[in-house]
Amino acid sequence: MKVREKLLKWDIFLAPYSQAVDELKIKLKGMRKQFDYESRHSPIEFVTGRVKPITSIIDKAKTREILSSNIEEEVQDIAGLRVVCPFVDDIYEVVDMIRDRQDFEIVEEKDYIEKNKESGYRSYHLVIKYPVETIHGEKLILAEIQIRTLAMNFWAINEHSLNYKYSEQMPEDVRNRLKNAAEAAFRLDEEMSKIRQEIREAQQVFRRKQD
Ligand code: 0O2
Ligand code: 0O2
Repeated sequence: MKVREKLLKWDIFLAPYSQAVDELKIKLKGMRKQFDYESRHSPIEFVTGRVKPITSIIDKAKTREILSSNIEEEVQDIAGLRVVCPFVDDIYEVVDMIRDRQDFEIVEEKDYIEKNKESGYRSYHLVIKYPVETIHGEKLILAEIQIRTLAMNFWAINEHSLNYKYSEQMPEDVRNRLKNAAEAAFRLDEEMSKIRQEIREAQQVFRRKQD
């Protein structure tokens, strides 16, 4: 098959994922806006979303020995959303709100906060089954929602860049530094939670002044 034909096939395959990311970004950002309208503290700081690049999908399928016919079921993060929260408690509030929603179904939950990954990675992951309306009817696709604090996000994006730089062969000293940094991020989340009420009150005063 020619390269152009292959890319066209990928475009068709990825179209519902792209639509799902756009829709879910609006829905999750909408949750934040509703808190703003009601002048309540929002457990959501910001929301981002992306469709996994084709090369990353192919690489993941290769390393996990996933047949191309099984990619839809087995690569669960082709559509990826990220909800970043100020405090750890906010993460569980967002998870509860997502559980209550009627517009999609949660099929898997992974709590890497209760038990972090070996790398030091912390986040709450939800895999959902999301209905996308296409010109051929409804298509159910899987999407992954990662929910994490600002501190967890700071650590994860830096660790991700370093993993990319060292192509998964990270030197021992860098790996150890990252573990220490993960520990520091954990402590930062703990300290911030302790002064959370003070921070919220300061934000409310700031908001009133802005109004
Ligand atoms: P607002 O009003 O600034 O919150 P797109 O919507 O396609 O243009 P996308 O895919 O949502 O962009 O992702 P992008 O561009 O990575 O960022 C999404 C939103 O998250 C943007 O806001 C960024 O400003 C915000 N963002 C990203 N990193 C940070 C961060 O470290 N801190 C804070 N507070 N916000 C961040 P919006 O969607 O433009 O709207
Ligand atoms: P991307 O798009 O480059 O971020 P499992 O089969 O359960 O072991 P699976 O199916 O890969 O794992 O899902 P998992 O581990 O729950 O979540 C995968 C995604 O979580 C990754 O996507 C990362 O975004 C994030 N993640 C998981 N572990 C780490 C980690 O140690 N460091 C960082 N920075 N992120 C992590 P991908 O595939 O890497 O894609």
